[in-house]
Amino acid sequence: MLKLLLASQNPGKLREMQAILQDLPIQIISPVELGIQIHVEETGESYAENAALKAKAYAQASGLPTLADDSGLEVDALNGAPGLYSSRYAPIPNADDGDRRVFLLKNLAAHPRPWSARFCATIAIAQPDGEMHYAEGACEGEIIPEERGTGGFGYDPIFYMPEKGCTIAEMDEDEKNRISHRARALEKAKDFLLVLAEKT
Ligand code: ITT
Repeated sequence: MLKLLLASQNPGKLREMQAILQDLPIQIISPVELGIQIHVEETGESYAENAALKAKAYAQASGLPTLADDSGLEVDALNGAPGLYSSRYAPIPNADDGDRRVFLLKNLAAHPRPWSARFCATIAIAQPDGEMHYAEGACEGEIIPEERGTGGFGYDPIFYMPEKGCTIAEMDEDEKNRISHRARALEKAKDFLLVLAEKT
């Protein structure tokens, strides 16, 4: 059975990735289970570069094939910000997800609505021999000025999907895991993972 490490320290992401991959004949492992705690500096200039940095660092630390996700929220009125910097977006120390949502809404306040936006994710899978595989996914919607719902994480309470009539934080986890940027990227990576599992 293929053991696959998920290289993330974000509990929301880990939960989602574990759920999305649960039907594969693969043993999904989190860094905590291996006692691995490493900090990877996200110095890349794209989601793919950052995902690769994370996947390679954890693959090296564990000796296991490793899957990492780098993702972000791109808001058109802010020329694609916060984008790559989504997890670091708020000019205060120890900011949390709520602080980042408040900062985003403050920056958007002067712009006319609707505030179109998309979540983007790139998955990188690193094998211990250094071989890499990538997959991307995106999810379109708009930012709304008040928080709705308590599910998900990050910017989900202010990310509204008109065709669903709700924010991502108002969806149940199964629904988010069918339509999210992360789900779409992982869906594209599934065939590759199945081949990898067969080889093991
Ligand atoms: P790891 O690097 O340890 O995986 P991270 O949270 O630092 O965790 P990223 O660098 O990829 O991960 O930052 C992604 C940020 O984008 C995340 O912290 C959220 O602020 C935002 N984001 C990504 N996916 C999201 C989602 O599904 N819902 C809401 N916000 C999301």
